[in-house]
Amino acid sequence: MTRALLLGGTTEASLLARRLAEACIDAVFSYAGRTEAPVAQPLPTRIGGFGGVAGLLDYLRAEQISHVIDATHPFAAQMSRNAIAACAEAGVPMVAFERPGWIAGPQDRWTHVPDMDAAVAALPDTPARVFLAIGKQNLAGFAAEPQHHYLLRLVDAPQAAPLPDCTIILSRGPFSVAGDLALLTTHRISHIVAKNAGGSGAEAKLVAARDLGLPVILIDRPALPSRAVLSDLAQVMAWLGHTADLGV
Ligand code: 3Y8
Ligand code: NAP
Repeated sequence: MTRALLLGGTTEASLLARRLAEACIDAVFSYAGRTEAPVAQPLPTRIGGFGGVAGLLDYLRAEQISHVIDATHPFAAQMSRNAIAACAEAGVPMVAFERPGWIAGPQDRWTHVPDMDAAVAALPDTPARVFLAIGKQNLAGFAAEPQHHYLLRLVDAPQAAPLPDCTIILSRGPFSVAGDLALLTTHRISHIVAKNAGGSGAEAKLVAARDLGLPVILIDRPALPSRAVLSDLAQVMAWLGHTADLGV
């Protein structure tokens, strides 16, 4: 019998959750509990960490999970590593449902950097107006460059201003090109820092930057151990249906 664990937190995960619910496939949706009020899902939902690999392994066994779909964000590397390890040990089939990274077009002014520290280093020395579209977990490093004005887009209000000279926008996304064009123009943004998240939910700012001719510092995805990756909803449903047919 199929009983799937869907590790969520992205637009793709929400689309897959809807498809699983429509197909009446027994599945549980899992959030980390990073935000105060995550979007409701049409599946039974659990919120919070599992407690590392061991905790996830216990969960897989206790809940008799037959399939795991890792539809977390490409930058949610720890969760993905834990899922690979726990599923291997439990002998539970796992597939990543992941959108491909963005690829620059001829008009794009992108600088690719390997990580957050390199993104900080890639900013100019002279004061700039920087849109940090990277959430709130990775802001500390930018305090090393206090000469810039930072525009921060966060899901929930932070306890204190994370950077000396910053403006905070609270917004959950998915975002629109018109909305991001207005944001970049209103705040006179000169540089954008973003993760190479891929997908449609975060792409608007890159399209807006292209239209405005703004430079983008794009952070590469963290490396992950090898795993089966699907980027198409139908493929995931087939993967579930196929192995489910085999009674795996
Ligand atoms: C808690 C669930 C859906 C999913 C929506 C996608 C789209 C909007 C783009 C910008 C970039 C950023 C951030 C972002 C995007 C979608 C998707 C995506 C980027 C929610 C969500 C959770 C989170 C966690 C949150 C992180 C933060 C990252 C904001 C819900 C809304 C910047 C990633 O305050 C915090 O601690 C926020 C933490 C991880 C990155 C960071 O390091 O701060 N996402 N985002 C999930 C959980 O608890 O398991 O609250 O409803 C989901 C979405 N975020 O169903 O429509 O799929 O990419 N999320 C990045 O890409 O750089 C915003 O502003 O342009
Ligand atoms: P992370 O650094 O890879 O994970 C840190 C710990 O958070 C994990 O070890 C796990 O705790 C817990 N966790 C993460 N995702 C979980 C999930 N879906 N269900 C249950 N526990 C989870 O993760 P992150 O980058 O903080 O991302 C957290 C969530 O936000 C994920 O759902 C991700 O899809 C979503 N998100 C992240 C980004 C981003 O930029 N990172 C962007 C959009 C959405 P235990 O070890 O205790 O199990």
